[in-house]
Amino acid sequence: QSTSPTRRGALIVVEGLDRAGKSSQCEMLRDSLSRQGHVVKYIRFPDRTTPIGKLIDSYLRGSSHQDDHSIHLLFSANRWEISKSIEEDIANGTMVIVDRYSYSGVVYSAAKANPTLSLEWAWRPEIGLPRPDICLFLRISPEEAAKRGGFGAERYENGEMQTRVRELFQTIFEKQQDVSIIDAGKSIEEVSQEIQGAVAGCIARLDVTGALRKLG
Ligand code: ADP
Ligand code: 2DT
Ligand code: MG
Repeated sequence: QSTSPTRRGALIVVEGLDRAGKSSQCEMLRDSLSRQGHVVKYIRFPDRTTPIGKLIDSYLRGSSHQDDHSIHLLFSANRWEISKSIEEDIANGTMVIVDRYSYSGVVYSAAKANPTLSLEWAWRPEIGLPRPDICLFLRISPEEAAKRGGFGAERYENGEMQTRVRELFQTIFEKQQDVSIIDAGKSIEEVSQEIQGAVAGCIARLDVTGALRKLG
């Protein structure tokens, strides 16, 4: 009697600015992959439920202050503390959808223009984390984002910061492999169709008996 090896799942990351539609699209992707019979998990970073996540939450809400480097490392630690469970889920065949990941991590920190916090510095603690099989970057203009409501009350939700974040996303995704740039200014349904197409392509190309790779 032959036992077929477990087909691993895919690590699917959704990135983009505030109000690009990440969370809406993650939910739609989760539902569409579930309908296709996949076991799916949808997670988001920061994961505000862990002890580290609670520190991050308090910082983002403006209830506490942190040194720029220190908060950067906490965001990274918040990924490391969940990385093992991501690896296990993927190995067991689960499709893991992630709302923000290391790319948000580096661009939001580097956007602060702190002279000792470069993109290169910011990337170092990400090295060795699970590497996404696909990263969907939802690109949106400031004008389109503005149509989706005003800024929220959290730290980083202001025009100056968002402009620098937009530029830095552009900089890092020019060099990054396995990125699908999606025009997030279209209707929710159109964006969803595009994402589903890109993800289907990724799953079809996936070496399902190979291991998840690591960020380098
Ligand atoms: P994010 O998670 O990237 O901040 P959300 O998914 O929370 O974005 O969406 C922000 C707002 O914009 C929500 O009110 C949502 O309903 C709306 N929205 C999302 N995608 C679109 C779209 N393609 N067109 C118009 N409005 C959208
Ligand atoms: P939302 O919960 O609305 O997505 O906002 N951020 C996120 C960082 O600065 N570093 C990170 O590593 C991550 C994952 C982006 C979360 C805010 O936190 C920022 C917006
Ligand atoms: Mg969101």
